[in-house]
Amino acid sequence: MSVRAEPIGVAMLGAAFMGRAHAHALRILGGPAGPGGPGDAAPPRLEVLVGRDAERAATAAAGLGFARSTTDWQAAIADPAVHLFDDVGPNDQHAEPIIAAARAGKHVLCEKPLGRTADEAHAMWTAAHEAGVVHATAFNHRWLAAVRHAHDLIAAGRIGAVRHVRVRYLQDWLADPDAPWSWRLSRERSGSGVIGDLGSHLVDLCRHLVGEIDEVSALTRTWTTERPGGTVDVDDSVDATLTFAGGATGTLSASRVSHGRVNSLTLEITGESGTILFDLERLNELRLIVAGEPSTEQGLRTILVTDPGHPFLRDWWPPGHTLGWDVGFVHELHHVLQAIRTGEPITPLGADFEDGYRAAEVCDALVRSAAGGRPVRPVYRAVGA
Ligand code: SOE
Repeated sequence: MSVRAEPIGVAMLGAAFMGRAHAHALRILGGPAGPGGPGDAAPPRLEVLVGRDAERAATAAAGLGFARSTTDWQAAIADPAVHLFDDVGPNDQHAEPIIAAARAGKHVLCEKPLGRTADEAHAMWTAAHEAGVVHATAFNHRWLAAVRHAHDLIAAGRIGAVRHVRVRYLQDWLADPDAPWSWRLSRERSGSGVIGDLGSHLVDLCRHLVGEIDEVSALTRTWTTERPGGTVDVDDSVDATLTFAGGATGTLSASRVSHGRVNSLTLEITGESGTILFDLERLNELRLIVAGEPSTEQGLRTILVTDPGHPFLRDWWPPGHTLGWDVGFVHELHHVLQAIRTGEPITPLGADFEDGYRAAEVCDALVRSAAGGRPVRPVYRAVGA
């Protein structure tokens, strides 16, 4: 059935933080500002919200703007009004519903990490590939204007061949040992701890901006094993070295126990002739130095990516009017809906399930390296293998 002409019906599993971010993005599309603008194809139709508790799902559906709710994801998948199944639930609720939705011919979008393990992610990729549906992994940071600009500068050779990559994602919401247990702290529910939660973002950005990762060597720690409500059996922090297929070397650090770092994702990419720096806490800016070019006293020129010609600005406001973290989700969801409408590919600017799978292989390698105290080389399998 073509979904080119009619509005795209969306079912969403989950209604917590990422559910709000996705619903917010879906409701902006087709509005007075944003990608495509008012003339864009019909806005998506928020058909059904899937939740575990009927009453809470109904309340969430009303709050997020969905027409109805259900506790039965299989009913949502069987609904002919649903064209896109968007899974924003906990990691242990990704594989089964997504595989079933793809096999039912629904296009699929899944929050990161795609699966709890590379095996789960590979099965999800295979099912979506074999079903011939659009499949996308929600690595939202790819869709921030500054990150897209960094991608374009590196791809254009602005800093030359990349030599060093230093990526870091630090949060503090678990720094208090009395912060309560949640599903993100369980290997059975999550697959890993900070590695899959924040590390997967870093791995995807490394792959997107620099290239494939050949080898990792990691150290992890679980600093607090008992929390109110449960036992923690996953990593609180990871520090790793990376070797890239193109020869670059790098470091990757992630933690959810870093006092004073609320949501600090930083990238520093150095090539043979320059360096690019990005900081999520200053998400409309890039800092750039290119050998031989004028720069500020610190040597790094700050670029405000709301200047003419920078990514996405034309979709929003005049130069200098900065964009928010949520705008990345608007562009991400628009890209998925456009792929469904037009058949345009998700990649290379978006992340599909192969990207989600390859990130999972690297995350598994980080876990294995830390457990074994040795470097590990991810082995990337073909679809269906
Ligand atoms: C918690 O660490 C979390 O919500 C992550 O799961 C998200 O991917 C990140 O964007 C914000 O922090």
